[in-house]
Amino acid sequence: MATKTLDKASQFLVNRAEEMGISIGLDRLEAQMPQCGFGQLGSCCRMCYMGPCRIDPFGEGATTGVCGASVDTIVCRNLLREEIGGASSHVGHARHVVLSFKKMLEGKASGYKITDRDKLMEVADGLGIKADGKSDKEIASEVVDKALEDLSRQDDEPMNWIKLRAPKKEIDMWRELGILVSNAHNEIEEGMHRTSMGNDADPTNLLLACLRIGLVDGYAGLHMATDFQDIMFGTPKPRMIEANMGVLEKDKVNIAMHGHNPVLSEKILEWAGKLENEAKEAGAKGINVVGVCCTGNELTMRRGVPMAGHNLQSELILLTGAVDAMVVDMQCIWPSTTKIAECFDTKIITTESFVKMPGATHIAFEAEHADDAAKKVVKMAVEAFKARKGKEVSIPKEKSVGLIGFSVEAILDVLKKVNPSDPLKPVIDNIVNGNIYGAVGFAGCPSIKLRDTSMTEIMTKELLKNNVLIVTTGCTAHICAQAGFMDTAATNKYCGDGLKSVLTALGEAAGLDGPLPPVWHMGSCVDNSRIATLLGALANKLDVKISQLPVAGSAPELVQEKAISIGTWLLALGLLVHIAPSPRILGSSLATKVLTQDLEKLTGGKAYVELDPIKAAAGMMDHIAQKRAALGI
Ligand code: BF8
Ligand code: SF4
Repeated sequence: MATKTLDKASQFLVNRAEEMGISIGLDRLEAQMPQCGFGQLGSCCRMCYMGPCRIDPFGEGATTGVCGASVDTIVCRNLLREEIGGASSHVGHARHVVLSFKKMLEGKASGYKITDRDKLMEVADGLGIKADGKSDKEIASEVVDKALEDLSRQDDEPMNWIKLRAPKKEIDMWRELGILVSNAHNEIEEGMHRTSMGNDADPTNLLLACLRIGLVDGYAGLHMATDFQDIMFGTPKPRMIEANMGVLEKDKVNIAMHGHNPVLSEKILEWAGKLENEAKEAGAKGINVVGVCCTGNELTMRRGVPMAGHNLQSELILLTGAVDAMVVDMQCIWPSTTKIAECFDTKIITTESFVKMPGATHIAFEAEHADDAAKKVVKMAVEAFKARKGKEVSIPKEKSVGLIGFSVEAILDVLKKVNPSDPLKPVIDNIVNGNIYGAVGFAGCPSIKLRDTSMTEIMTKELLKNNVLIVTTGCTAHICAQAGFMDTAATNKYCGDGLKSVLTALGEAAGLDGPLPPVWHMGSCVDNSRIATLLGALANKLDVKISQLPVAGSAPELVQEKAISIGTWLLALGLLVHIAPSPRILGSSLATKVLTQDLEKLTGGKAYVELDPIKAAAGMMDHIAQKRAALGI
């Protein structure tokens, strides 16, 4: 049984799993040990049936695959395929949102609307769409066409979303490097083609292709998804929320929304409100929608829905016995959930045709019939509650509070209260005087291999102490919220004096009683776009490249291919990207050297692998110090 010790709420449910004899991820991890060393180094190849081939990095055994592929070729091909997996997820997500929006404009999906007209106009203007006399719907429809062009054009014109969202200096740099991409689908196809047996064997060329896919991920995935989601559902604003599994309520119908796409979760939330009376008739005190993983982030950022748990808690939360339905759409959904749900009255409901699981109930969710499907899902949860009513549940008591909702627009609103005509000036002044020594973006997942080391929490505390402001997204945001870092009280508890004074002044300007929190929740994983927008605005203002800013990124607990594609995008943008554990590149000394050293000369970015949280924070501080020195501050 599981031997790692986790946070209190998780541990409580790990213990319950043990009592009940239910297998969870930690047990399955133990059963996998020792994991394959070749796999971890990235040095095994399964691209054809003469293999699988594997290369021992210590020089024992074969030095090439049957076809003659070197270990560098094998590692770089594998890395590119991982990245394509990640970018496909983000582009697929963005495409789904764009197509739902298009159906709405065509009158085929009446349940949706344009919620943030200002954002629509900002995006349209940035895309060069003239408003003159056109209706909002006409403008929106041209915006959709521009988005679909990024998935279909066959010339070499750079993507519309790159031109819309990337800073000019970075675009020029990518043009020079020959990595400006045009069509996301073409790039994904070419990347798969390139890595199939008998094509690209040049490791450097393969790594350049990695940068291309990074741009696909950043612009046709992350930025595009964020923009359309904000237009459809609203741009997040600051609000107080609760986090951790203690947000479940025994006497309510608990619906856990898990996955990524607000096109589904927003509808379920709406219908949970409309069907509250049915829940009451069933003997419940109401309906409690809570969020898991990135859907949790989407719902909390726009609607203040409680953040119930991160990815590693997605199966633990079911062990409470209090979840009546877990509704999922796409990505990061563990097949184990149905097995655990079977032990309770919990329904696992899948909604996408390409995401089905044995043991789950499938309710197809399409924008055209969104209301019907959402109604059905909520009614199913109410029925499940009836079966559960009166039975014992084990809800951990832990829950924390946080101030969240830091979209770029929300941040600028606060800054405008300090300096209405030049909102970024106060930030820049405080960076220059050292009150804000630098900033670090934490993104990504909770790793089952590292969670018990409190990697994210220790790094955060270390950086805050040194006046480094933290912004975060994805499941890392759940970890930070649960640790109390989004509580305004955390500022006095954890920050150095400089950062404390800035956050206090901003909090006062925002009309709060106290400071802003020291860790800013900027959204889901696709909302890493928001972090890039903020960096781009700061770099533009200073007339420097993003790579010159005293900032860094970190995926402190690497799990998903999506983190690889986001990380590569950040490398292309010129950031230091800390990662733990190491991506599967160590089998190739060439790939390791290029990504951790040589790339810096090309884009300014470099990967930095460090598993010790204190050392990792120190390494990032060093990097920030160098950037400050180079700027002469
Ligand atoms: O896209 S942080 S476990 S939920 S991959 Fe998944 Fe990782 Fe969570 Fe969101 Ni992001
Ligand atoms: Fe082996 Fe080459 Fe086939 Fe890969 S492509 S499995 S290295 S023979």
